[in-house]
Amino acid sequence: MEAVLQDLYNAVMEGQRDAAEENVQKALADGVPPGEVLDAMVNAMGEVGRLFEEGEYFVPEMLIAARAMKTGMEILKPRLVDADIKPAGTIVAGTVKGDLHDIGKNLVCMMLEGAGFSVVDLGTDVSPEAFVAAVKDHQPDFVAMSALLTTTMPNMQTTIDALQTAGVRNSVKVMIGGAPITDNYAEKIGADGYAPDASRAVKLAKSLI
Ligand code: B1M
Repeated sequence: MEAVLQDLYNAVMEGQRDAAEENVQKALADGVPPGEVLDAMVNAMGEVGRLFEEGEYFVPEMLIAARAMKTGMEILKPRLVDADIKPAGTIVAGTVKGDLHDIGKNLVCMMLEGAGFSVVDLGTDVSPEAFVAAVKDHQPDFVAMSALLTTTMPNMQTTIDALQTAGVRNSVKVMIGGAPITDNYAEKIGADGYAPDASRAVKLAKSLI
């Protein structure tokens, strides 16, 4: 790997925003293709996910790594568009109606972006109608829902029902997660998959696509 890409990889792994920004700029100025710059950051986030699963990294490390990547992506994105590099897939994400918890959902969105997915983040307290409208507007590959409260979990089912009624259920894979969610619950409400954490949400999205 070119030295500048190795520096970029290290900057993301260590969550150093300024270094990530500088190395993206340097790599592009040196003529490194935008796709290779992206790969360096995606590989770093993959390693961050692995370290998180092994218990060597915790949520704060994952968050600062994702923020460093986000900073780098802001510079890289226009160049990726110019180079016509397509995202790995598009994901409409949100915390379900009645639920204001967004720390976990944001982390999931950042890790998915880190893996090369394009994420349309609808925020919190997202109604079934808003999910349906976003699916119609953005034609995503996935809908990812988060719920942290046992009282709002049923809104995942309501959202899946709304997607069905709107005739768009079969055009997307539905992934769900959040502290009270389980595999059994995902199966019960007809979701396509459940992920217990942000790193495994990336693996799930990759496996479903
Ligand atoms: Co709330 N809260 N809260 N809260 N809160 C919990 C969830 C609770 C367990 C605390 C407790 O009582 N022990 C409890 C729920 C109990 C229950 O339902 N059984 C609770 C309660 C009761 C409430 C209120 C009702 C309190 C009140 O007002 N009486 C209220 C509800 C407000 C509302 O939403 N309408 C409320 C409010 C709040 C704050 C606003 C103060 C704040 C949220 C701030 C914010 O998010 N911006 C808050 C917080 C911070 C928490 C705790 C302490 C931490 C949640 C968190 O951010 N965890 C939480 C207790 C706890 O979980 N220990 C609690 C860190 C985060 C990284 O983890 O969100 O689990 P998590 O996300 C993980 C995975 O779950 C997974 O990946 C993430 C990263 O690895 N994941 C997904 C999440 N979404 C996914 C989607 C996917 C895949 C994976 O899609 C594919």
